[in-house]
Amino acid sequence: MKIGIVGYPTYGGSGVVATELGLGLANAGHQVHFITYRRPARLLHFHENVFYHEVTNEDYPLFEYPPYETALASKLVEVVKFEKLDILHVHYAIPHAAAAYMAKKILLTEGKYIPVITTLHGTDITLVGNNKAFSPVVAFSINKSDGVTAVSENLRQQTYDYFTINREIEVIYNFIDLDRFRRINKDHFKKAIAPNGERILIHVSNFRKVKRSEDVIKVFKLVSERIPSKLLLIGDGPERSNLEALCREFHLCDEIRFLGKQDAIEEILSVSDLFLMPSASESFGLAALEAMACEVPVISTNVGGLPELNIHGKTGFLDDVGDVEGMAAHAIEILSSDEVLEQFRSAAFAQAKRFDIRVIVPQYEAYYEKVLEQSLHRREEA
Ligand code: GMT
Repeated sequence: MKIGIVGYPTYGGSGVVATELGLGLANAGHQVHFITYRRPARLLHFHENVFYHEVTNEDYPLFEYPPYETALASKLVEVVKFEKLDILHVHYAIPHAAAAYMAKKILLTEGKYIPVITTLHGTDITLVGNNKAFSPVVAFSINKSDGVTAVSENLRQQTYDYFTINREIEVIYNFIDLDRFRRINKDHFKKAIAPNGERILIHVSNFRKVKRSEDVIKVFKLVSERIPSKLLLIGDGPERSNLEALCREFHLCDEIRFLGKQDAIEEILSVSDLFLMPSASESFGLAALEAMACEVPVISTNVGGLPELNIHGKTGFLDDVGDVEGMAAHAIEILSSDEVLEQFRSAAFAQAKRFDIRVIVPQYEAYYEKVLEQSLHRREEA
């Protein structure tokens, strides 16, 4: 099959899923065409089945906001036509689903029907998508897609709750490549970070408000009063300077290290003992799955799709948003004993295996087949 994949090329979860899915499909023998404004962050190596088409936006003094959707739709028309794509799969509804709909309509005038699948990732529905500045277009482009998937049951339900949706949404969970994300021996890292055998807590995010990264530092403060520990903060984003200020206020700068954006995240997860995800909203929590694959238990909130991933009392614990004391108490429960920590580690790893790329990519392939089959009828109607 020849598949066009559209997504954000950044380190964000939807971009990671789009890229890893494309690579998984390429490994399965499909021809994959990434169409976006920059080479995706995780597209690091040459692959014979992978192609990349850059969307270039023209600047003009009149444009205060360069019209990316128009440039993307035009690029989609070109790539679908000349590469003879069978299907377009767009990740994150805004603005990709609307641009794909526009491209589909243009191609129809030339007699080509291109089925479009939209994958909903989270904030495209929950925080941004349901804002009235975007919602009519989001609802319309979901209803007009040939197939729609959501990354958790909760996100699927929220989509029905927020919008008037007249179609089926399939749940296909986020996934993980267990060949890459696994616990590897990095004892020299561990010694450098925690020279006296301290426990290592970790948080990975884009430090946006929705991640409530300040709760990570508050939880860490309570934990470190009881258990000698270190905290690693991976990623970057708008809240970073507030977080640095909080570290100084708590006199914890020697215990907390900001490592910025990292590519080999599995190496850092491999030396960690506990992952913290205190988000206010999280449709799935891919970063937590990456931790679990590296045998790191998770303390998370109980929002969104997190209860579908993190099992309370087994792979970690789930607490209410903002319940810093509860999260700290649960963290201490896991970290106080090597034996308990080991139990949580192995349960986290067992749960991660349910989301193995080898399990999930075939679900996407089957869904593509189903949508292609159904679109044969739509083609006739169109
Ligand atoms: O908000 C983010 O962390 C980035 C965002 C994205 O779309 O890039 O992540 C969302 O999609 C991920 C992949 O499907 C999910 O694992 C994250 O839970 C989701 N984030 C939120 O819902 C806040």
